[in-house]
Amino acid sequence: MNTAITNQLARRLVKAGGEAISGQQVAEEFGISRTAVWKHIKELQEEGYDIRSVKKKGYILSAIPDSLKPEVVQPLLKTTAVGQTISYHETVTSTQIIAHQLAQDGAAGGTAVLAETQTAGRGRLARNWDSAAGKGIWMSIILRPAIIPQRAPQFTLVTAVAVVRAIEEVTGLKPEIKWPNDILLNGKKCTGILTELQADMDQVQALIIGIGLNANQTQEDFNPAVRDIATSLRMEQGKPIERAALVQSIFRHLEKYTDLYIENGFAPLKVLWESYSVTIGKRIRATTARDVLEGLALGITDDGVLQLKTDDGRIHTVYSADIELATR
Ligand code: BT5
Repeated sequence: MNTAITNQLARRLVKAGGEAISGQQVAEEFGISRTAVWKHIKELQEEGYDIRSVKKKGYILSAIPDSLKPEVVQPLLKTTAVGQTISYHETVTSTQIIAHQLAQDGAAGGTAVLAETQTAGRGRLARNWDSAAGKGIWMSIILRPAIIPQRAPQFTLVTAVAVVRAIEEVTGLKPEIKWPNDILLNGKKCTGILTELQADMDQVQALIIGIGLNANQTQEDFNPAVRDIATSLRMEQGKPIERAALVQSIFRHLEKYTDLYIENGFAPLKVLWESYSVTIGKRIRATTARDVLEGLALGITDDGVLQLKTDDGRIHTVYSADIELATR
């Protein structure tokens, strides 16, 4: 069976959005027999596509499998760059590693790497990222904005806003952002963002934006080490979500906010980011690579850096840290 044709047929059915497509027409278009079309349909049904055959009308798709394959994600994608090229894998060490390689080989801005599971998914400072098979969105997106390396951390915040907007759109849930890179639901982490870069001294070559989003896990699907601090969209809304729809929405929002950033700078995104923040205005404890600071989170600067006022009145600039809300 020619899988390229099966994939093309899947794209046609998804794009038809529930309307019938005629077997005869597809046969002519693809240059194959009607029997061959039917065999490809059977193949898709086995993969989990719910396809009915209606006399005199043709084939109707009523449900897609829960998959992040390009032929499921791309047909209804409303972007011009983000997600237009997808590198899809069942298992990888880390989507970040693959995306770094692709970026080095010249992949276009907007290229995305998606995997069903990661054996060495990573967070900041080489921490482990728990990536249950088929349950989450584990992806890395290559962006190529013309910015200086110092501006790269802003893209963690731009991405956080895009992901929050996408979660709102698809689920109706109300996520919050904990500076710099956590998205929370009811105080538990549902998404982590990891921004890495390839750069010269004065110019970013590529940003590799990693997004780890817990979609359909139940509590038992998490490693015991994170079970008490993590949550998934499914756990919060009480029903599974269609991961492909969420990926499409993230792509669309990330493209929209990246374009906004390029046109108007960080200022409008900062305002949006602040509206979702749980950190700003709170007393927090920030653990940085060097020390632990406790005080009031005043806000973020135009560079996306956190400003923290300690009790002695000094204002500290925090570039990266783990944040806890302090009780006092
Ligand atoms: C992050 O780091 O939150 C960034 C995570 C980025 C993961 C994505 S997945 C696709 C792409 N490919 C990769 O290899 N990585 C990116 P950090 O702030 O350092 O948080 C890491 C900490 O979060 C861990 O030490 C755990 O405590 C916790 N954690 C690990 N897995 C989790 C999960 N699935 N859900 C919630 N928390 C988790």
